[in-house]
Amino acid sequence: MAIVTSAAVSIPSFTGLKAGGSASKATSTAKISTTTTTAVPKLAVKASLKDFGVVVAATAASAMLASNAMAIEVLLGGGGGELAFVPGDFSVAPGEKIVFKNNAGFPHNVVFDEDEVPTGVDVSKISMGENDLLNAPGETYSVTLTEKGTYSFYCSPHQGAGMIGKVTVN
Ligand SMILES: [Cu+2]
Repeated sequence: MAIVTSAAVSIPSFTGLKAGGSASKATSTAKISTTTTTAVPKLAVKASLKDFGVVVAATAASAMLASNAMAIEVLLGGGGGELAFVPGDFSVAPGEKIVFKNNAGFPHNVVFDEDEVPTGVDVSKISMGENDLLNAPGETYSVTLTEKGTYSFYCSPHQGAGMIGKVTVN
């Protein structure tokens, strides 16, 4: 569903580009376009739509993981009440938003392990405090990681119960 939506949204923007292009019949290009106006723009649009189709196919898998706005949602607590991050091991693109959302068994939090992040990453800038907790249903904590590599994180109240996770930025 998300794919169809984003395609439906994006295609008009290509049409928009085309319209913008032919609208740029400003003043200087006006002479040239008189002869080839009809043929050339159509070809250009055809080509860009075709390229666009390839891009959609290539990114379909990640688009399914990411929600509409290039973000991934990770549930805090499983549907059966498990003390876990769901998914517990996933990948994101650099700069993709990760939204941790309280689901069950809260309070939870998200703390990155300073020994298991890429070199140079300051965990204090991406973690919640050890004592900061998400208490309410649906409450979220969002973080964006830009440095490529593997990061481990845990929920401090439930680390001992195995509530740990891993994200790979690639
Ligand atoms: Cu927890």
